Parts: sequence; structure tokens; C-alpha cells
Amino acid sequence: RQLVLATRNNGKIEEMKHMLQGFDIEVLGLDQFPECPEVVEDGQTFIENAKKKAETISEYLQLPALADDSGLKVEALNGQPGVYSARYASLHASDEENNQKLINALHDVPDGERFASFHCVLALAIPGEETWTCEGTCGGQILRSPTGSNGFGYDPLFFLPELRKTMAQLTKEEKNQISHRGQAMRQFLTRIEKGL
Ligand code: ITT
Repeated sequence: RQLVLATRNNGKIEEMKHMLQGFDIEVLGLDQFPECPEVVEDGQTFIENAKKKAETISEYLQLPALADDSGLKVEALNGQPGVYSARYASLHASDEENNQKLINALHDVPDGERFASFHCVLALAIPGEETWTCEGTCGGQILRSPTGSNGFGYDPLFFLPELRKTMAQLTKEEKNQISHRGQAMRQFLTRIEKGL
């Protein structure tokens, strides 16, 4: 059973591969298919973008493809950056640039009002079949400065009050147990018991 991970984000790839360990699946990456088309993420929702990424890659390679569209919704910013999380500061922004923009945007927001949630939609496209999707979310608060060096993206600013740690202070196992992506991946693993 082959599965292409339809993402170029190394942070996502590491977390997804970790959860696919021990399953009877040959996991392939887009780096093995340099001729694959770039997918333009022009959807207004995580679901639209996840489907588009999975379906484009699956149709092109004629293989099952799993895509992840995810991001951070900040309450005080009316849900921004949302689907624009990867390009919040600019089109090819680094994680550090995006984090700095978020710190600046929330400068005047008091400590009790810094709620945010991570969202992850997974889409599984199989040639000739209807695309399957699922979703995971995880709530927390946005800090004023980064803490921790694990994970990726907004993890160093995302504080989990119950654990009194940021996402970036968790190991990969700990993050997968609670994260938006971990929750979605567990649904995906249940789905593939029915076959790929
Ligand atoms: P692909 O489209 O190739 O998968 P991407 O990085 O462009 O890669 P998205 O459009 O889904 O992916 O953007 C997701 C962004 O949301 C990501 O770049 C991070 O900034 C943020 N993000 C998603 N999951 C995260 C996580 O677990 N921890 C921290 N930040 C996360």
C-alpha cells in the first residue's frame, strides 16, 4: 500500500510520518516526484485547500495522496491568519517572520484575551474515489515572546495552559497526543483500516 504525503512542509512531514510508523504503508514524499505540479492554494477554507492539494497530486501520480491544510486562528484578530498562516508576514515568509508579525499584531491585547486555536484538515484522495476529509483542533494562548525549540511554525508562541508549556516545549510524541494534526491523523488511521 503506497501513500503520497502531498505536502512540502517538513514539520508536517515529520509529525505525519511519526504517526504512520508501524502501519503497513509505504510512505512516499513529493521530493521523490520533482515533476509534480505546484498547487495554488486559493481556497477560502482549510477544507477547500486540503482537497485541492490531495486531488491534484493524486490525479497527477495516480496514487493515494494525503494532504494537510492547517493554520492558526486568533480570536482577537477575528480568526486571522487562518488559511493565510504560512504567508502571514509575506508570500515566502519564514516561521520567525510570521511569529514576529503575530507578536506585533497582539502587542496591545491583554493577557486574558489572547486565545487562539490550531486547525488541521486532512484530505485523502484516491484515484476514482470521492475524497475523504477530517478535522482536528487544539486551543491555547499566544505568548508575547517565543519559548521552546521543537516543532515548527507558531509552536513557540502557542501556550497550552493545562500543560504550562508551549507546543515547542513538547516532544513529537507529546505534541501528537494533543495537537490538531495528531487528532486528525488518528481519524485518518481509523479510516485506512478500511483500506487505501
Ligand atoms: P503545504 O501546503 O506544502 O502542506 P504549507 O506550510 O504551505 O505546506 P499550509 O498552507 O497548510 O501549509 O500552512 C500551514 C501553516 O500554519 C504552517 O506554515 C504554520 O505556519 C502553521 N501551522 C500549521 N500547523 C502547525 C503546527 O502544528 N504548529 C505550528 N504552526 C502550524
